[in-house]
Amino acid sequence: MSRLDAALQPHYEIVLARNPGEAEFHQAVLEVLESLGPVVRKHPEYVEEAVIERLCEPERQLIFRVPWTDDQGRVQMNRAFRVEFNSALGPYKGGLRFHPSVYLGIVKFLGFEQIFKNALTGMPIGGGKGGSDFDPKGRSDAEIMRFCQSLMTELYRHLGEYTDVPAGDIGVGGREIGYLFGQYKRITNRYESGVLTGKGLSYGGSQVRTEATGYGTVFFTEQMLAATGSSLSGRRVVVSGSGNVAIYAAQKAAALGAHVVACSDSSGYVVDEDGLDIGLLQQVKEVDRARISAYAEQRPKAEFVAGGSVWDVRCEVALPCATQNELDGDAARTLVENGVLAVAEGANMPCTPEATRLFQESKVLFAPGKAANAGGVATSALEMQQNASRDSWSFEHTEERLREIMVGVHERCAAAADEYGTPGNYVAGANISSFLQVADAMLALGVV
Ligand code: NDP
Ligand code: 2IT
Repeated sequence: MSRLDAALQPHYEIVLARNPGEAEFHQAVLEVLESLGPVVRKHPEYVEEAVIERLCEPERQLIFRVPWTDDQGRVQMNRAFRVEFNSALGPYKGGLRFHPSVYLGIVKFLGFEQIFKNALTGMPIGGGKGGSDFDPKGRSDAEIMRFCQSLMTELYRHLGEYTDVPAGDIGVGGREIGYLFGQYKRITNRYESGVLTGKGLSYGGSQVRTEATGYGTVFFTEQMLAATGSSLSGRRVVVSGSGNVAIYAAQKAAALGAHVVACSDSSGYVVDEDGLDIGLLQQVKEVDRARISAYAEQRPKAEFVAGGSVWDVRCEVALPCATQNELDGDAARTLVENGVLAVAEGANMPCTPEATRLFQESKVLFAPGKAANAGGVATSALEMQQNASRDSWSFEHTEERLREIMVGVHERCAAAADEYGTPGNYVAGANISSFLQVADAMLALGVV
């Protein structure tokens, strides 16, 4: 059953009609619009001046062919996207995803979320997202490099530190950003550090960017628990995924005294009742680029469960850090029955609408991705700041900036939820607070 205000229903129907077959994009739009009823009742100008309609239509959508040659000399071809969604607050900013499931609907959902997430950080960045249906699994370094170079040979003309600034996402980490930056630099003959973030520390990257999304998710969780007089200390935590976000969420949760017992990948999950060995996880995933089953093989007491759901593992704090719609109604029911207290989305839209509703009805603290995982892009904005001033900050200073930003994100969400009559509802708070900021900027900039 939809909670959509009657004034917003026609706008949602326009989105459905204009973007057929893009289920993830529809889902992301509906989630935001469902929060905006009280806002448009108070401020009808947002409907009258077509702010909602304009927000749901990307400023620009790029789709292009990426030909490349594999190690056997065969020509391969993929499709790539960049959706430049909204630049009211700053240059388009958002990651690139390499995964075989990528199509326009996924890039648009991610780009749409990014507009609001970026606004919540309080930094001057607009929203965009890109990616390709390229599958990096099993590809050699040389193949990854050729693919990245070919993708950038088209994408470079659309980028710039004042225009559009990509970073990583699923399947795109430091290695890929290095190859992309190298090709951009070669084609443009410019050392334009601020055109990409997530760079290596040897060539203009920022301390803490690698850790930022996972750390930020845990900082947000800490704030949410503190608001109810609780903390992470001694809590049993489960993360899903075992990539960039999952590893550093697990690391920070453990550092704050939590007991992190499980993580996953698309083939199954690992339970380690001794607490995950983060160093070993980093070795397996970041150095060996292996599967988590290899982690279990090296920890005698850890168990690998092939094909199972990590949400069957009992926990008090759940951090979904893998991918969209990975935690459904059944998983949410299991978590609630097992006594979960807090759920924070490290990934983008990992909980289905049914799961989110169940958590809210069960009074589980629930942090939506656009708030909980905003630390990654916020630290990207700190990287841009350092690049613009040709400076580089210490790990400690940068982590403290990240922590302050996440405290600010939490405050903005909580204040908007209070003001619009839904105290404790971080979904409504995140959507309303960020919408107001973007919508006011759009009104101020005129009909553009
Ligand atoms: P990685 O590529 O580093 O890791 C992704 C992890 O999720 C892997 O363990 C992967 O398993 C798992 N996964 C991906 N797709 C699926 C799928 N279809 N089914 C099951 N498991 C899957 O990506 P990140 O850690 O960077 O990203 C994780 C999530 O966090 C994404 O939703 C991303 O959009 C979001 N995010 C990332 C930010 C960043 O800074 N990197 C910032 C904010 C949000 P397998 O290896 O088996 O595919
Ligand atoms: O979803 C996200 O916020 C990211 N993948 C990070 C984007 C960025 O520009 O750092």
